[in-house]
Amino acid sequence: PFDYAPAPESRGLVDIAPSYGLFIDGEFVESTGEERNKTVSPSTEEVLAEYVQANAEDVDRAVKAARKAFEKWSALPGAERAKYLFRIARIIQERSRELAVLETLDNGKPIKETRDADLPLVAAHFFYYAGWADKLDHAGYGASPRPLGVAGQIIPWNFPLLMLAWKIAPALATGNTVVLKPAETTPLSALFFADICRQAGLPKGVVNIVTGDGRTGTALVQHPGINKVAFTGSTGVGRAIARELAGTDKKLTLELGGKGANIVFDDAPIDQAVEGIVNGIFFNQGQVCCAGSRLLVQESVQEEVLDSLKRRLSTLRLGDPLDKNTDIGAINSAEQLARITALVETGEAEGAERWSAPCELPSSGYWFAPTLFTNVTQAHTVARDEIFGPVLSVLTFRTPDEAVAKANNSQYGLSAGIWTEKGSRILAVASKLRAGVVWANTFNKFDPTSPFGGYKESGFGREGGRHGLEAYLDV
Ligand code: TXE
Repeated sequence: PFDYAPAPESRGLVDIAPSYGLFIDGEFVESTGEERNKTVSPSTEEVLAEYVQANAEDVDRAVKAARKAFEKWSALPGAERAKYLFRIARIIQERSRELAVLETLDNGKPIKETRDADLPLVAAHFFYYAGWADKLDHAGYGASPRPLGVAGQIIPWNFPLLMLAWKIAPALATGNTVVLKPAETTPLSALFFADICRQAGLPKGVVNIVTGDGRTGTALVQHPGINKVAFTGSTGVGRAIARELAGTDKKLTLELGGKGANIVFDDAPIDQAVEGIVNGIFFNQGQVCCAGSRLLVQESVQEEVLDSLKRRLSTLRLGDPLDKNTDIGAINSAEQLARITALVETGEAEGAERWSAPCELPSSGYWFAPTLFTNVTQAHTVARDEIFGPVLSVLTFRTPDEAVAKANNSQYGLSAGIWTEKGSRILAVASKLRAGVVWANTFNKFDPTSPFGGYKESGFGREGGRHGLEAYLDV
């Protein structure tokens, strides 16, 4: 029952076993403890599978397996490690329909997104970092870089498989081994990935997957046998991890929250900008750390942009995430829905004006209609706090300087967008924005060659691109 075995009642494209073990030292194994958890489909609340709440002993076993594997894995020539990464990338491509359905079931996001965004990017990251593995050997990279050892990686639920790829691909390419903990509401794609590692013949112990909640995460962070923690998640937990690691020699990268400004100037092509605004905040129901959750629109075009935006939002189709026409899927969990609801209520109580797209919400599952707030000032909670849901706060500005000042007026600094016909303005504004990524006339575009990460309380360290390698190397 702890192995990856097809369930009797197949869900069409994907066979989810009723129950999963932990993936340690190349095999699915039972926990030493009794505690188990369930993962549900956010769109129906139906139980998808049971999995282990890993305890400190399980984590210890996983770290020991990774330590043992590290010796041989790190000694392999880069070209050999590359072969495994290429193999994993190809298997992901071959199994991408199955993985897209799985991810949509477990996360609640539309199949259109898992099929066209998540899965292609997951494969692309493995291909990209496979290509780096042999370039890291002396001749290619210069001074001899060395892997850190065992990386403890903790990921969130908004892009379960993609966050796994961001973490595992560069770690393996650089010769590290990993123990990864997926989020408690979305453990399945990581467990399927474990099966892919076996299929690819990856040496035992190079990748270990321990499922569970924050307690498992804490055990991993505290384990003396890891050399690095890579975390993506909430700012609060990120801070707690940083405190925990202070005074140890463990390296740390943090990718935390955001409150991205999407800046629309009056010369921008309005239709294109509206599509970008929609993509910026309603992609993945707004559960995106780099979401364009603050719209900064130039006063002179405010009315036109808002009218057009509301018309567009009224046409979005919310519903069954497995339906390929669905634009807006389910919110990932009851907890997240409660957080979004509470922040929206605060917005209303503080006097911002709420507008929600007219759509019928299904009776079971976790849903929130696309929503925007106008009459928002910078003092409003909805202008400052990360909502992590399909909620856009609209602010206005008169001059480019005012736009920059407002965009930068945030504890976060992860992303921003600029919409204008003027190339010179893009350059001038982008250079003043304190954000790890600035998009021009587009939003939420990702590429494995580009480093991603935050300024200020959005965290530190970069993932992706050549910079992403540095987080896993000592030189
Ligand atoms: O995050 P948590 P939650 C933001 C977003 C969201 C809020 C809360 O605003 O509304 O955070 O989400 C593991 N030691 N983001 O509660 O708890 C946890 O099991 C070690 C932004 O889901 O940070 C999961 O695997 N690990 C964000 C991971 O941390 C711990 C993505 C993230 O969960 C732990 C997610 C602990 N003490 C939420 N406690 C982004 N940057 O994209 C929990 N975890």
